[in-house]
Amino acid sequence: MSKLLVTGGAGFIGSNFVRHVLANSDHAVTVLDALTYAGHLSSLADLPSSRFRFVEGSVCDAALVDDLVAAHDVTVHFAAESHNDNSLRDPSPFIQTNLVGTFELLEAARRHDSRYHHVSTDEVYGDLALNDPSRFTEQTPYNPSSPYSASKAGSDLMVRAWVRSFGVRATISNCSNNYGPYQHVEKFIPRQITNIIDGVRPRLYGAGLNVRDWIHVDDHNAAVLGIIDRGRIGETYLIGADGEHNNKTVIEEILRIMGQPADAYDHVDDRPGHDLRYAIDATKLREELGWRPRYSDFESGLAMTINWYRENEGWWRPMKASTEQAYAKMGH
Ligand code: NAD
Ligand code: TDX
Repeated sequence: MSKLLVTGGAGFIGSNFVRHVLANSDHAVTVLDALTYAGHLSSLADLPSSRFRFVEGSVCDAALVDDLVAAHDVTVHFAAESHNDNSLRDPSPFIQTNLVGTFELLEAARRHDSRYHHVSTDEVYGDLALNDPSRFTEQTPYNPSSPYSASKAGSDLMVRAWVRSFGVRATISNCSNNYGPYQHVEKFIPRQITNIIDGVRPRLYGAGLNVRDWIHVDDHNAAVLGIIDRGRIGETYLIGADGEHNNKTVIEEILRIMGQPADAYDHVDDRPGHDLRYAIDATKLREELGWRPRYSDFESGLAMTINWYRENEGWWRPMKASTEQAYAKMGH
């Protein structure tokens, strides 16, 4: 049994991770989360107080981070500003949380010789051409496109430097696009599902031919737990479930499952600098740690996710109107 400090545990992937850890291991969990617009205590409702504790605060608060890292065996760092469109409007919080916050955690891990796992994204590699047969591997050079992905790339590179220069016992994972319950309605899949529930036509950026490599959040989190328990120190592991689909196909599939005509959506202005395609080769994770995705059928994973949003309107309704107002200002 280890004591895990989970930063960003009130967000989408972090809250699912906490549930996954409590259900599949005997580790105890403390969440550190600043409860920004993206963090919700309602995502952590009904967890057993014997193994779970919540601390409200920022990963940029050096003194708080130092105390918490010292009191735990492993830090799992999910906290981030995570949305590309927001980073195009105002990059400043991305620099603070994603770079300065990671710096504070690494310094605390160094001082206390504490195990650290860094959760990152495949977007650090930039994008692939639509007709390129290759996929990202652990050797792909970094080439980020947006302020969000640049801040994540910078944080990954700090982790590598702290491993090499100071011997920090760290691992990194870079995962593809997640979907599942508790995802903020600003993100593509929940935005479209909740628009359809509200009788609003889904919005497709540009022609919609951009490809994302979708993975269910539980498969991502099972891989992260495997890396924490059995990963090699200093290593990077790519996480992906062979789930490439273009955005147009995903919107049409959501419309079909929700009983709407497949063409009942609108094209809107494209995202500036919009990455064309992400694709992950997860051979290292599969061969070294024996990880396999459980949600290998995207359509049924999508149908389960649609049901979750239908049944949990009380969770997402409070954030829907303000999210759509922000999109309206961006012309999306
Ligand atoms: P999210 O936006 O849903 O959640 C982020 C959480 O971090 C929120 O609870 C927020 O309150 C918290 N937070 C923000 N700033 C903070 C600060 N300064 N101090 C403490 N807490 C703070 O994000 P997500 O989609 O769950 O992503 C989690 C992590 O996974 C991020 O590091 C992201 O880069 C990475 N990732 C996400 C995806 C994806 O598809 N969503 C894919 C790969 C990697
Ligand atoms: O309304 C929309 N219409 C649309 O066509 C929205 C919100 C998005 N899109 C497109 C843009 C992308 O090609 O859908 C795709 C997915 O968009 P997002 O959900 O914003 O995700 P993306 O930009 O791909 O980044 C996500 O995956 C990698 C997460 O937000 C990141 O945190 C993660 O690192």
